[in-house]
Amino acid sequence: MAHDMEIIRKIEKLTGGKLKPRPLEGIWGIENGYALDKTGQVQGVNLDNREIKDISFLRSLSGLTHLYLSSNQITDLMPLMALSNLTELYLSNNQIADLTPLRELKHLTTLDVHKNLIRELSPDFTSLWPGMAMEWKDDLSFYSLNLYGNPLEKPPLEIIKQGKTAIKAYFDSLKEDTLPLNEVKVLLVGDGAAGKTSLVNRLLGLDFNIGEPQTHGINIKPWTVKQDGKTIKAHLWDFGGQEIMHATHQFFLSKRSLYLLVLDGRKDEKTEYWLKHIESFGGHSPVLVVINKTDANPGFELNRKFLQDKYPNLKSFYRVSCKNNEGFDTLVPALEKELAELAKVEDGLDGLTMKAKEKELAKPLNKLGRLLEKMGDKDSKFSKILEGTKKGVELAQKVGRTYNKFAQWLALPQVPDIILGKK
Ligand SMILES: Nc1nc2c(ncn2[C@@H]2O[C@H](COP(=O)(O)OP(=O)(O)OP(=O)(O)O)[C@@H](O)[C@H]2O)c(=O)[nH]1
Ligand SMILES: [Mg+2]
Repeated sequence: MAHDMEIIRKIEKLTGGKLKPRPLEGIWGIENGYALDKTGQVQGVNLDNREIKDISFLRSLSGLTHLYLSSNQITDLMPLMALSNLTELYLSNNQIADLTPLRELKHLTTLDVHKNLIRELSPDFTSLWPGMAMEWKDDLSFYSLNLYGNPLEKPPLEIIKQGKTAIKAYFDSLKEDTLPLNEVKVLLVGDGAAGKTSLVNRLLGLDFNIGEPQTHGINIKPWTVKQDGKTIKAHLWDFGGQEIMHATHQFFLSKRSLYLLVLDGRKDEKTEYWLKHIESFGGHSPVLVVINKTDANPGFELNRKFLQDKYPNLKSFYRVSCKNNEGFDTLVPALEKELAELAKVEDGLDGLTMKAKEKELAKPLNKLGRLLEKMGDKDSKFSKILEGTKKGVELAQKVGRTYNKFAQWLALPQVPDIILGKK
């Protein structure tokens, strides 16, 4: 169309370089090219590697399906908002922090934004393009949303790297209060190499792997359980034992979670260390203790009565061997029963008055406050948190921002929401 060609001429003027006509298939590798469809409308443009900051000139190229703008200085994507025919959009190596103007581009199949300045992903990005994967890949990628090299904080990198299912689960967990009632979280904790991942694999009906690699960050796997004719949706959160402290600062107290403490039955485990942590930060969440590797050390036992008296949330003990697939006929039904119980729990906060709500929220904070005091930080303002007042909450939010610093000491599987300033 004449109008489209005028825009091409204008682009040439603005960017100071001639654009060459190309077939659409050939345009991706050719900088400074454009492609026309049969009617003369511009269908593709390649302006990679120019110093382009402002892309308003593209605003009215409504026939565009393929757009290459990598390695420029672009910050604002608003001009692309109405280009609803776009299917492939390449924006790597720019200065983009906000992807929300792309929301309306329903036909996108590729969105490459690696190496930009994106800190936060909007939750709806997991559902906007059902066919598009989410990737962390240091390269050009097709048929995916590639987020590599962005300074992402929400979701944290550990989650982004796991791909779309994990990202979805992460956002679901943040809106826990509005989760369908029968959706629960199972958190697997325990030392590195205790067998958490092997246990998850067994629960999902997968084979045992003697060379199971160490888990980095967190793996989140969906798991569906049928109990009394009801379907319960759960997510298994498999924490890397070595990295738990780095990965956890984004998680918070959740009413509908169940802890599986996995112990390596071959050695004297830090059972109480873990139980204490779960108690401090898991609220009243039930805990099942799983003694794994019974094939290697059938004689290993814990002082069950002592532990149960001391930790009331500790429901029961199970002995399994992931290797030999033993003990699961007892563990699985018990797990399903606990999940069914949890799925029934209504969100207790709804019924509480605001004041009571604050009190409820302050509880885990109080614990943290005591912990910090114990750490000899008497001069800090942390003690104010104990008041649980509005001021205390504000302060807590500040503390949340520096939380990373002491996350390593805490090594906790869950941290209350309030610390992170989400409530
Ligand atoms: N003999 C024996 N080995 C097991 C059993 N379960 C797991 N292992 C092995 O123990 C090692 C560690 O297992 P993982 O499942 O990776 O342990 P993990 O707790 O997920 O470890 P991290 O991800 O590092 O925290 C692997 O080599 C497994 O094959 C078991 O029941 N018996
Ligand atoms: Mg693991």
